[in-house]
Amino acid sequence: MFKHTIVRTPCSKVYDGITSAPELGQPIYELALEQHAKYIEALKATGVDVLVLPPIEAYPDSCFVEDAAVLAEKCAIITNPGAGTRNGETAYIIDAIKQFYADDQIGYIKAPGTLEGGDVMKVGDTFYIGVSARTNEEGIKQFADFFGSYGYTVKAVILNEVLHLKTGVNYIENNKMLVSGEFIDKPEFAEYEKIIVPEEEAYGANCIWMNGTVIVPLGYEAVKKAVEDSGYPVIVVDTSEFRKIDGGLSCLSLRF
Ligand code: CIR
Repeated sequence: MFKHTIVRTPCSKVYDGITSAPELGQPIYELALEQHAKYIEALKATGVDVLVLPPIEAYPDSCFVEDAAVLAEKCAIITNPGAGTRNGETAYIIDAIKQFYADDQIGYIKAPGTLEGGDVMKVGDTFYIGVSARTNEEGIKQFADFFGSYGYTVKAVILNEVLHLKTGVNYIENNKMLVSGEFIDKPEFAEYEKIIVPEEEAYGANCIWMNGTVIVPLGYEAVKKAVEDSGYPVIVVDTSEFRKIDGGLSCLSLRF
């Protein structure tokens, strides 16, 4: 069960976030703020507290706090984002993490290692980590050394198509995961019960399990129905403005 979450308010430059889908247009700042406020309400409805960090104008993508740190029961790590325009975001997350973890429980990914939290998927005491354009083998090695010393296991997964691991696969507890595209047949996930997300709803694979409830993005009806049919209550949140810059539900929070 999660007790805490951390989010960061979008900054006014959110329209400048990195995108692979310019055809969707730029995020509208005011709408992004509204959607972010509703996201916070949805998190709170699942019984967690929400620490809201202030916007950072210098970093258009900084509302995607998930990428700057990885948090678990016994330890935490500050990442080293592979995206140049995002790399400095980590300096702004450290004080927040120190509110919850002692100094010796906090590790740091260092160059030449890179790692972004969007590539890290926790399943119990195992972390699956995507080798991506943002996360390299050295970053994963450093993560495995630090988390391994706390008894966690790390398994690397090579990505070919998507930005981050959790762009296409998300664990929703009870041995179940939402999978799309290249993750439908990955041998690494053979042991799990899969909810297969149709290609036209691929963005909807990025749902988050929150204490028994699954938060699903607005507009992905097949995903919503499949999650409900699997027995989960669902909360729907509109993420249209974040989608325009490749962001989804998981990217917007740290959950621990
Ligand atoms: C980026 O390209 O870094 C942002 N525009 C989107 C980050 C999404 N974060 C995530 O999947 N954890």
